[in-house]
Amino acid sequence: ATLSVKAQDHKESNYDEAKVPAYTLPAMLKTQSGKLVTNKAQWEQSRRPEILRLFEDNIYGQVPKDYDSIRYSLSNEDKNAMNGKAHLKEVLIEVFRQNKSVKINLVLFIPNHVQKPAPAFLLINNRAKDQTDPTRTVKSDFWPAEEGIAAGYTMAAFHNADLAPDDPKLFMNGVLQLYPEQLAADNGMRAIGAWAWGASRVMDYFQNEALVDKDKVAIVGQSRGGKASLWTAAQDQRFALCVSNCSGSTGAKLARREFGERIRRINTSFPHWFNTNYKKFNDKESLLPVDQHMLIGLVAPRPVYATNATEDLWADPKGTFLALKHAEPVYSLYSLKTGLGAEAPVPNTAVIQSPLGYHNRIGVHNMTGFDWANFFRFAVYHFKQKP
Ligand code: GTR
Repeated sequence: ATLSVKAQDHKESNYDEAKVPAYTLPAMLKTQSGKLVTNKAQWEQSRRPEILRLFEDNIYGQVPKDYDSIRYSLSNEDKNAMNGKAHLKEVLIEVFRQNKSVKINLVLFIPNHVQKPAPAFLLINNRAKDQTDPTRTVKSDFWPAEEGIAAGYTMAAFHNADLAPDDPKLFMNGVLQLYPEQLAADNGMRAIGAWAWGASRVMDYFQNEALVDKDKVAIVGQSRGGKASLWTAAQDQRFALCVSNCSGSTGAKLARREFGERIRRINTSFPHWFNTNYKKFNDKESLLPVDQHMLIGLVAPRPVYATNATEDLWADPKGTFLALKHAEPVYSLYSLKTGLGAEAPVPNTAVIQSPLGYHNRIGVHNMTGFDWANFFRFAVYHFKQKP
């Protein structure tokens, strides 16, 4: 039988631990000019901005912060949604720059039974639009809004296509119309950057939403959305917690292990996700001035929860756990000790009481009720809520 491109590629990818090359990760706590970073002031003032710039220039592109105006309008509201358990708001967020605009449709369920403002989970939805159905005709495990409400969280979501359609020929038909100079630049924003930019505009809205606790907003994404959730939390420090579910290559897994999906592959299948400079590292992982443990380090001291699935070797569970481990030195600068052991926990066991959390779910590449139940536990612990 003929293998599809994807299947053929999986076949050619390395899944053999013995074939992982010897590698040296770029040092987290040493500046490019060779100075050792030994405290959080040095980290925040010199090394953190340097690493952020390296990720912008070489991978995700810049994230423009300027726009002319932003407008919020309520397009639908139901104070007794979910049989009276939740307050539904559908908010249209419109952002203007140089006579162009982009529209973000935010779905927001706020729990009625808890004190307001309520902590929130914001999902970057990279699946079909109906996965976050405001009418609840479609209920999906990918976004278990009823369970979130029962656990006391605001469940918020927007669709990535509002910012950049997930298509190499169409991705520029969104935020990038507001920033054509980004499209022209080798270190400019592309689709994943555009999705993260959208999450930040939702965060702008939360600054004015009295029912949502803007200081307790978790950003969540799965796979390509999980790459975007990490990039969101790395460069927008208003997000209090980050969940990166099965994010794999150029998400939470180390590139230098060259295990599962590699840089050449992701740049070929999805040329619109990362900037032009990233293509220089096709087959040349060892030349990158960063690796993905440093992206997690940028989120510190805020908590990060990463997941994998046992049958999703393409996303390299071991390489994901190791990226978390190698981010620990930054948390140490804040006197935070993580609860990660030397080895990944056994499948279906979660590390929760730790600034760096992790589980490897038994199953395939997906985001499920099991994953979410652990995100809620992780947030209860870090937001110090009464369960
Ligand atoms: C895969 C891709 C991964 C991941 C995934 C997804 O095909 O190779 O990097 O992003 O798609 O988003 O589900």
